[in-house]
Amino acid sequence: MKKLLLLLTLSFISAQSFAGSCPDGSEPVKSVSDDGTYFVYNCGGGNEQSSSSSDANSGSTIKAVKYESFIDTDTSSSCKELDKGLYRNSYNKCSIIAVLDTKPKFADEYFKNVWQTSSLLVNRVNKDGKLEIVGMTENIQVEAGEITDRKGQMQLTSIVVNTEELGSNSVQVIKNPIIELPVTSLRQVMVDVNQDGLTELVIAGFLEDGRSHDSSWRDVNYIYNFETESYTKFGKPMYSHDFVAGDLNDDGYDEFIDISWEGPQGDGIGVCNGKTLECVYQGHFPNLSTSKTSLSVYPNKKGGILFHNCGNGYLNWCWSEVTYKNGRIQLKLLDKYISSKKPDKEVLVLTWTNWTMKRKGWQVPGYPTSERFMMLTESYRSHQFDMDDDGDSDTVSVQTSQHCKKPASQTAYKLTSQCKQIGNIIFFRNDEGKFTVSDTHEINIGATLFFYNYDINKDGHMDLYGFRDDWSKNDCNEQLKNIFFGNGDGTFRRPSVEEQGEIFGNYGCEIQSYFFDFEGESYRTFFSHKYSKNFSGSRAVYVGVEKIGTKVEKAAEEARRTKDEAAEEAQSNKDEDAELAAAIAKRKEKVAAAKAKRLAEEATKATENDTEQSIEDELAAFEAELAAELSQ
Ligand SMILES: [Ca+2]
Ligand SMILES: [Ca+2]
Ligand SMILES: [Ca+2]
Ligand SMILES: [Ca+2]
Repeated sequence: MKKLLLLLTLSFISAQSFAGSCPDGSEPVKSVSDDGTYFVYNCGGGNEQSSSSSDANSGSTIKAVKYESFIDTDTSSSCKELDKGLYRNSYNKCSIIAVLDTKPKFADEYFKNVWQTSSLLVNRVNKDGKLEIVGMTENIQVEAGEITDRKGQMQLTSIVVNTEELGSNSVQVIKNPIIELPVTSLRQVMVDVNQDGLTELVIAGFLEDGRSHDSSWRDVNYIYNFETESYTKFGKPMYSHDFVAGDLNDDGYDEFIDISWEGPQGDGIGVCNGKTLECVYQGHFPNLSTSKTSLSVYPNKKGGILFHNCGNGYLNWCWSEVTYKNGRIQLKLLDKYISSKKPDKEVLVLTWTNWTMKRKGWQVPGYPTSERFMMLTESYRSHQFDMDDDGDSDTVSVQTSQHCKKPASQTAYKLTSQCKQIGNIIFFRNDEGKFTVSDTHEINIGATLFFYNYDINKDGHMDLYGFRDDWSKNDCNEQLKNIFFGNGDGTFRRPSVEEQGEIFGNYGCEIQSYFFDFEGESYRTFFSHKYSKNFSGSRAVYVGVEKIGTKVEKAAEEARRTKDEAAEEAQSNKDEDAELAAAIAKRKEKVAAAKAKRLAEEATKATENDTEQSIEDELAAFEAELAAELSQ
């Protein structure tokens, strides 16, 4: 009866209807979800069961299952509602745009909403030129250790943002704008697969979702099209642990390198042509082990640099030049780094899927290995980006080990509760294909899934941040801790939380952040919980977007920087060319200053009627004018 009431309520308050048609023109079939809390719409594709089918390139398009979402009039769109003085010194234009709340198939006291453990947050621009925020999570469908061929269940959200209205009262909060796909995945990339100017989400399917290793962990890859809300498949079923994309033959289309873990679930390396999506499979290379593989492609040139584990046991990291010929990749070693000494001991551990296995490591001095153990582990994260502004890709990676502790009488160390991960983040500068350590910091990697680079503090030097900190947030104290501000020379510093607070800070108890540009301006999107000491209330996840810099501020900064550079340039030229250099520098300054002034004037005009924002913008305009004047 309760269920029925809920259904009735849902159907009454629903403000939007999603009766859209299936790719074949038929109407989707409406049914009730397993737990009875929402409607699902299914096209004919819903019947496809054969998970072992290797005929993935059939080109058939399958409509995704869609939740019935609605405008949530009970939730405020004000970001301030989430905040209880957590590190934030100033407020930006910020809005809550959606609330996500889906009951997990296997819920418990803490895990009440699958979006608590979301694993992707990015942005895209849709066919109308509007900003869209995209998130992803998984609703695990199997019991830990279960032998099954059941499909996974991925949930995707994409929410259109009206950037003009950010921070105003007219922003609508959408409840559960969710699409469901029968997929499990560790790696996804947002690329424009078909080069039509719009990005798609490419999902490397694999089935390591807690099911027994006696089940198959292999799956094909998926391309989700946001505009048609449907997906296609490509590639053969693989245990895709690493998955990188980049245009290796310089034809505009991104190739995909699909690398499975070695062992019974593995099946070598797949290289899929970006234009045809045809994949060629090569056996495992002796010098390419999966985990932490990343790719940077050469600009306007064929090939690129693959960073990867090489040799057995994660002891060595390699950089290889990758070339793409006749559908296959070839690697040429550029450089190598010894990341760990060889382990000399072995113990039993119990994994989160109740799998007892042997793991290698070292004795902790003064303790028998039955009580303490330092276990060799491997982080899955590396990233390539230009950190010293010289135009080539540099590398960052993480080295980790687990410190484990248990009573001697217990047979195996419990990985989930008796081991603590420690690690170092290592930055490597690229000097013409040779890589040298330029900086190292201790890092608590937690559940950081990816590293991203973005000039967060807008000082012209690239910064690095870890995407998400913890799998399941049980307090509000540790957020966004893995942020590194670049000094422009391959070294980095950690900002204090106060310094972060001046730039973006936190709203509520944030799970993850993503920084991006849209129409030349800086934004951050985030997933957050409402602040609460012990989360006794709802574990709903709020999706927020904030503008972290205006054009005026950026232009003022640019004018300031140009002035500094010009002064430096002029000073270093003490010969006869000094006058000419000074004259050129002066002109550059004037152009930058004029631009700053114009933008400042525009901003002042545009916000004359906006009482809430006008003071802030006037200040920014004044700053820009001041910068312009200083540079004359
Ligand atoms: Ca596209
Ligand atoms: Ca290509
Ligand atoms: Ca560089
Ligand atoms: Ca920076």
